[in-house]
Amino acid sequence: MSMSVNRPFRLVLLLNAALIPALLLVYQLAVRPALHGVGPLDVHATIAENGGFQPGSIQVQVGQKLTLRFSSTDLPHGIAIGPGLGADLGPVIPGKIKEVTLTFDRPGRYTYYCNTWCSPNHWRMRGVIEVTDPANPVPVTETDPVIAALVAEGVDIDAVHNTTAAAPHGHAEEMAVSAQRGAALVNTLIIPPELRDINWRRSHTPAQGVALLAAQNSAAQEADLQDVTAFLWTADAAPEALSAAALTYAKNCLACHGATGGGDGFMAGQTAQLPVAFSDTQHMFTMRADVLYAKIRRGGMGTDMPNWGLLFTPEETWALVDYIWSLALK
Ligand code: HEC
Ligand SMILES: [Cu+2]
Repeated sequence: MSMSVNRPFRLVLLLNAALIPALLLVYQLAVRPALHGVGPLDVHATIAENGGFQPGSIQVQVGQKLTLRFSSTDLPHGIAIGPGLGADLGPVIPGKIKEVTLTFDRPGRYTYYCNTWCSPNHWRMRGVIEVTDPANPVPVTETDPVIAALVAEGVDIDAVHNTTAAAPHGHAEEMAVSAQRGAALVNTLIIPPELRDINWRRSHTPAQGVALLAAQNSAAQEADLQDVTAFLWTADAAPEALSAAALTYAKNCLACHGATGGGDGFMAGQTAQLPVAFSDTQHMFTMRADVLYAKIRRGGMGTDMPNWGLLFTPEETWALVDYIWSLALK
């Protein structure tokens, strides 16, 4: 008899002991942050020499609405936020405000940055949005599998390339390679399966591609082998990704590397080392895509090549690499 009295009582106890704290937790972690967003927060853009963005860092929780109001204290800046948010707000002119509201569904670090060349230190104009998840407070480790594989292989992504050192500009034998011409020739040659494999191509140089192709086509002309290799190196790039990368390049890379990859942008004379000329086919034939990728994401070591890993997604970075190949191999 006492059992039948006890059961509903125990159920109430259980409700109190488990369900209510659980509901409270859900409220605290999910509902409350969503209700109480961060901002609107004023972010003032000033050239890097005078302090860059104020504030320079912002904290927000997963699921929380973040509203930012960008303004400029000096000259026009271009405001974008990445990686992978598709947030390019365009120019912010002094006296005007650009507002954006973001909600993050994953913890991590995001970057707001200027993408208009505004001063010699323009590319240092960056601010950090730190997104945390109170339900999962373990810091996210950002290891890039491509860079980790290069390290494991013992590849030095800062190696100085002998082509540029041995053959200063203008004195090198011009190497005219045409992917377009290669497209017309590709069916006349035996193509080893490696050359059709994107992972092989990304971890080998076009020069290695030519050697492999030569081994199967001993009667072919060297120029034909080079053109077919150039075609195979560039054929897979998706046109939409490539045109998005062209825009990213124009805003972020052109100042140093030049409009057509000549290494002759208007900032080229002011960098610690000369920007690499992607139009130098001879040099690019000795480069691996994964090394280009790693250099873009990590940047140079005191060379003034900025790091872009906090701005672009891995996919956006591969698209930039594809765009660089298109400049090198036409
Ligand atoms: C402030 C000038 C500057 C800007 C802006 C810049 N770079 Fe560079 N970049 C350099 C310099 C200098 C080097 C050569 C030194 C080095 O490799 O660290 C370089 C090297 C590279 C390399 C290595 C190429 C090779 O063959 O070793 C790649 C790839 C590259 N840049 C891509 C980019 C991309 C993509 C962007 C834009 C998202 C960009 N760079 C923006 C200055 C710049
Ligand atoms: Cu700028």
